[in-house]
Amino acid sequence: EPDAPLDLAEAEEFLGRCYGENPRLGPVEPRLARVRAQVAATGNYTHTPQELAHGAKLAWRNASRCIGRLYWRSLVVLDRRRVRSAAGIHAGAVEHLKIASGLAGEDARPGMIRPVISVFAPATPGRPYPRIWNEQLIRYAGYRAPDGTVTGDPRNVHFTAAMAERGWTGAGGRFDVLPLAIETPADGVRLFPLPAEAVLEVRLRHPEHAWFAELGLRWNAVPAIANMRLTIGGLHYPLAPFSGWYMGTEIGARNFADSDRYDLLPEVARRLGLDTSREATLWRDRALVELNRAVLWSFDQDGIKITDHHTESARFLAHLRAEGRAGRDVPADWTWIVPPMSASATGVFHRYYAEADLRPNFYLDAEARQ
Ligand code: HEM
Ligand code: NRG
Repeated sequence: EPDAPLDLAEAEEFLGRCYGENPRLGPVEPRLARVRAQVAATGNYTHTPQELAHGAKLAWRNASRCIGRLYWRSLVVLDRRRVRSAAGIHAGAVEHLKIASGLAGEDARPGMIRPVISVFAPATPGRPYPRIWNEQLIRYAGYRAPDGTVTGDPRNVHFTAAMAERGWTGAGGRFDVLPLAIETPADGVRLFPLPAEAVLEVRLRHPEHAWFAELGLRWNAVPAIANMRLTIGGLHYPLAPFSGWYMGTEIGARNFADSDRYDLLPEVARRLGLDTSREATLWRDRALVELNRAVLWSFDQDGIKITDHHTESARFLAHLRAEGRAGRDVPADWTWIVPPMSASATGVFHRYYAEADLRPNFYLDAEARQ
């Protein structure tokens, strides 16, 4: 797709929507005339900063797997289109994390997490473009021992091994932050460690069980997806990392609970003294609840923004109503919107959604070679 020639109809549709939704940008007709002329002459066009900002917000609004879309207007869009070197991309990623975590920027407060996207240069058809190999800016290494056991996050075993082959040596712990692997046409792939001060983390403990802290669990505060392509008005931005805040279940019901991730339910159940001899005691469910309480409580104690699945579900339903009043459908994917625990106790479970692939949007390209 990034190699296809520009789709002028998609550009026109986007511009019509962008200027239609933002009267302060003035009439769209003169802009359409300039874009048509630019495309006729060069085969391409460039977004104004305002078009880029609104386009990124529309991509979020159209992300049918995202339950957090009520806040789509508040997205902070960092225009990094002129940054092309690996070192510049690394610096941009570090700045992104600091601004998103509330560690930098205007009236910042650590833990006051803001939704942010950093948009780097668009792809030019037929030319190689920079990208980040990491799935997210912050991920924990996973090390597989000869006996098959994994220390760290099993999801990242393959990526960790690829980094080791390129000369990175991890400490061998359960929560080692992986380096950024940045590929540019000029320099090939280069690895950059993330400075510790850009990685806000929370140590997990439980409001009632003191032993929980002894598990030594921690997680990063900012989920920043780095491998999705942003498509706006026929232009492709292959490097446009974005981040919001976590919904607790992402950490407590998936990252820590999935049997192919940290797989902590058996250990938590044992420490809780539950009867794990039969499934029917629902020890897994009880362990899930306490694990998720620990996640939400620890973030909250540290003043780091996070939401629970009940609150986020209600906000998403409010978003559906607000968009309905604005005369817009909200495309949504039930299988992703419904939280991974206590599904039927949330409002989003009890209805169906329109499914549509609206643009602008985010797309996952084939994995970069690792
Ligand atoms: C997916 C919540 C911000 C775009 C998700 C998921 C959740 C979520 C729970 C499902 C993730 C999973 O199951 O692995 C939130 C919350 C936000 C937020 C609470 C707080 C502000 C954002 C922002 C963007 C965004 C800022 C983009 C600008 C997406 C996309 C997906 C997604 C594209 C699908 C990812 C994929 O296909 O793997 N979000 N989100 N979200 N979100 Fe959000
Ligand atoms: N489940 C993943 C993160 C996916 C995106 N979630 C968000 N996005 N909250 C994980 O790391 O657990 N966001 O932009 O806030």
